[in-house]
Amino acid sequence: MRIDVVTIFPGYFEAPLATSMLARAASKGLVEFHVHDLRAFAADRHRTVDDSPFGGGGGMVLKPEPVAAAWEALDLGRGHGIYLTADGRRLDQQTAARLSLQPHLVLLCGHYKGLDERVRRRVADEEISIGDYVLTGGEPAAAVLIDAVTRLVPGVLGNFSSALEDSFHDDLLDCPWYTRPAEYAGEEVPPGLLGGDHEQVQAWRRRQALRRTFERRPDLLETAQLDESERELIDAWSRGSVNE
Ligand code: J9Q
Repeated sequence: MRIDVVTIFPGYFEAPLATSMLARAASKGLVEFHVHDLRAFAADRHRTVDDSPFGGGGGMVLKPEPVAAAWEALDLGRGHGIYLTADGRRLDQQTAARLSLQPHLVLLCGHYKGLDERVRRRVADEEISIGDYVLTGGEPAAAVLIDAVTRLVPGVLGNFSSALEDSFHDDLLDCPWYTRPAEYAGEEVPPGLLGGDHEQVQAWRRRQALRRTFERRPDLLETAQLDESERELIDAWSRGSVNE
């Protein structure tokens, strides 16, 4: 997979792309990252990329020509164009999985009030937000998207099973995890995890995942694949007739 990023802050991506799994994926040749400075495609000597909005009001709008010039000069129209913006569709695991099948992604980081609507429609095949909060720009959103997508590219994850076992793979939150020592700060590891009975461990983890999802993200239980006894357990929790 190839990922191009067009941004007014190319330096923002240095550490994330040079660190950990993403750097290993790139050095193995599984992904290629190319970060481009939008200002390099400005037409004037001040390298202007923004201007005030027609109709007035505060803030600035990214001009269409530098974006169009970048797309033309770098031949980015052949890739799958994604504009990172607060008014895009929310990124979720299903979207990350779908994007991981693309051979070429082109990420454009939004800024200021946004991007001139005419060029936005021409370069963006889709518009994505990472959540309902205000960022200073699209760069952190692009870094999140790159991380979520790249780890799903075949060969990137050390052990592929971890992609299957991920929290969200089955629409439930993860169970709690413990490692040595068996007693820490006066607290023992739950007995369900000790004794080496794998069936018992699996049952304990599943119940904990259900409990945690019930407490923190009940919305996920609407679509989760649960069997009848699990539904009954959750109903019992809702009635308050069982504690854990
Ligand atoms: C560009 N807030 O926010 C959430 N996902 C993306 C964004 C965003 C923002 C401002 C500019 C993207």
